[in-house]
Amino acid sequence: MSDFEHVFETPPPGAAADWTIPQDWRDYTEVEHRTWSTLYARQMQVLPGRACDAFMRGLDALPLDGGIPDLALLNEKLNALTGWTVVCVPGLVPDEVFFDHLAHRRFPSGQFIRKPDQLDYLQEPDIFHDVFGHVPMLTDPDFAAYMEAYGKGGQRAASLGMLPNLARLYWYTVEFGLMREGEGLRIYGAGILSSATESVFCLEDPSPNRLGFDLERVMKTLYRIDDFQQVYFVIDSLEQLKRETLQDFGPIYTRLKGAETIAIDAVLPTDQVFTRGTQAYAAKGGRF
Ligand code: HBI
Ligand code: FE
Repeated sequence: MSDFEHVFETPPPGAAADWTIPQDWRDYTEVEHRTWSTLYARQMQVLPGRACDAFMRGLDALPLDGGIPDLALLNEKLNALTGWTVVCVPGLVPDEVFFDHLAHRRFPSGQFIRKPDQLDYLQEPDIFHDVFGHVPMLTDPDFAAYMEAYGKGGQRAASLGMLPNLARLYWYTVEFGLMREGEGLRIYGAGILSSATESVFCLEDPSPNRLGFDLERVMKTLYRIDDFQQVYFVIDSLEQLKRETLQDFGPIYTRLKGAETIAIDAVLPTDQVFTRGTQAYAAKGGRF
């Protein structure tokens, strides 16, 4: 059910049965390390004051500054903090493989890095998105527990035919989530944290709706994978995210079976509205 095009059915040559491949850190070129450093520097221009505290603390705790990280060294630090490790995969892996890794506190990361002419946008997750965007959040104990629960829930959702619903939860939290923190809103979603332009857009542009997180509502909300989001959902804390996800989704799935989906730009009477967006960006046709 993946949204992406290039998903293989079986592990490609050179990959293990669980789809992992060696990082071969020594084989990255100077140009590839420079791509990482350029992206890292750009994010450091925009993230302080926009990324949530847990992400900034994770960045400090991990060796991510200085070219593409050697995952063996990164994993020593990460594993000591929350028991998570990062493993390399060739690209997108089948849902059940992805969930099995998460359920065992292994985060699958693309091994490759984007080309210098793709700094702003690429559809498949590369090591910059996966490691810079996702891994700092895995140093937070509540978020670490949420991701493991998501992996276990994915296996169950798949067997119940509820994967589209669970994938929406992932999208609007792990990838594009905002959080209330201090005076304002902060970013914790990796799809935003690895994008200089969306990091500003998601908080400051008048176009998108910013709505309070509601688990069932989110599971019904459509999303777009190829442009800035038209709606962001705001959690109160990472602890809330963990708590809501550790509950039994069985009764929720029963209610969701056959329920209508919710349009991407809808604002419902029951929504907690932080910002009612103009939707001007999408109306103009989007794509930056
Ligand atoms: N594979 N490598 C990789 N990374 C992902 O984020 C990913 C995946 N396979 C499936 C998948 N995500 C999603 O479709 C699930 O969250 C539903
Ligand atoms: Fe991602």
